[in-house]
Amino acid sequence: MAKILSIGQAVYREANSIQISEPDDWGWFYRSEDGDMLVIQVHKNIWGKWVRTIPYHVLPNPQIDVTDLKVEHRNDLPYSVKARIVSKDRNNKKAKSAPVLFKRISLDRFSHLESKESVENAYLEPESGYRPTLFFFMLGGTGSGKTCWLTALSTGTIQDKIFSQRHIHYFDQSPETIVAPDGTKPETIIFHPFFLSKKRNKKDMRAVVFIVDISGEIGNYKRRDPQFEILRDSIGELASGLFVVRSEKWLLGQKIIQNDPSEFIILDLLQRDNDLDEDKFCYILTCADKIKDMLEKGEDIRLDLAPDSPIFTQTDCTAKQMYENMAIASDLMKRRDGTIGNSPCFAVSCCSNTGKKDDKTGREFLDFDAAYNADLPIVYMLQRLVKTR
Ligand SMILES: Nc1nc2c(ncn2[C@@H]2O[C@H](COP(=O)(O)OP(=O)(O)OP(=O)(O)O)[C@@H](O)[C@H]2O)c(=O)[nH]1
Ligand SMILES: [Mg+2]
Repeated sequence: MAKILSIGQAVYREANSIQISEPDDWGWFYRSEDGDMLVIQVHKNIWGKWVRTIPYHVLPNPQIDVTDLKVEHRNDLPYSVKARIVSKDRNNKKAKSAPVLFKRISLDRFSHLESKESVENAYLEPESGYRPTLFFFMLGGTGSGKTCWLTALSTGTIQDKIFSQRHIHYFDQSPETIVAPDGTKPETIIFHPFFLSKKRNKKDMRAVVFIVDISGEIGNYKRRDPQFEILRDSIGELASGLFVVRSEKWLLGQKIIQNDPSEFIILDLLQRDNDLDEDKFCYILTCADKIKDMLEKGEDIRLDLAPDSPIFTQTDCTAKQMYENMAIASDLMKRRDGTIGNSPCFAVSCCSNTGKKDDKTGREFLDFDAAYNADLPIVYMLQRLVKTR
């Protein structure tokens, strides 16, 4: 059984780790344009009416208060909190604002913020805590295509395909052609929320899946570096599964600039008692389009592959096509890295190069609408590890 967080367990980042915040620790934060801050907690009273309290973690601000509280809830937990702010001026005259929206924070994290840190550091991850939640982490060297793969998953074409077959939805839609993403920074952990429903109906949300994008730069950490240990422990505690991402450069044995962090983190995780065994790992080979190009140009890349191999065509995600892709990708990847063992492997194309560059940044525009098979790894892993019906 995959690890799963229950309803009420929201998450937030603290440096390199992921922390859990339970409803008692949820606060609602507001700051006015003048910098007046207010933190409240909301709960239902015995008559079922939502009321606010001032949490003991924070000093009350006698100059401001709230009125006309409006709380939307999910599973009986506050989801959106709005209220009007009542403030007193120097002459004790009261003024009432238009309704404002509060931000959900961890009170514990908030009360420990250092003065130089901003309140954003205490924000709880939107959508977390209201449904059973699963985490998949991504590991792979710098430039292996992790962020691009996630971007591909959020584009229209891939979305429609996953949506029509497996009831996986993405929360936002992103543009089809965008400039190449920045390298992900090692101190950031980025959550990408997907949700699973029973029917093709977004309202019938059953579970939330966070795919967590982790920078390849963590490959530069030393094994005993506390930053590395903290991150590894979060992965060990929370991961339902791991996507290990590698590019065509890795496959062809080309020089890669940085250490691939996946290797030593995987070894470390496998040696620990944390439920992370081979079948929770899924290997993704990105840049299938580039490999195809090389084969078409007749370059000598010694892969024993033809440009019309099924891994270079968009599939409809049927079991047959999925296993075909898996068989070929596994063969390619396992020949290069024997430690992959029995974990599933997929070959995907996240985008294609357009040759056009952004005038300002000099970075290339990538066409994510041309992505193919990017859906296979997520469909396969969710099907295997999560039961939604
Ligand atoms: N043609 C093609 N290019 C790709 C593909 N995947 C990634 N790329 C290229 O590889 C570059 C790096 O990809 P990223 O997704 O930013 O790499 P990353 O793994 O997130 O790297 P870090 O954030 O530094 O860890 C992109 O800017 C693209 O140019 C793919 O499937 N096809
Ligand atoms: Mg990245």
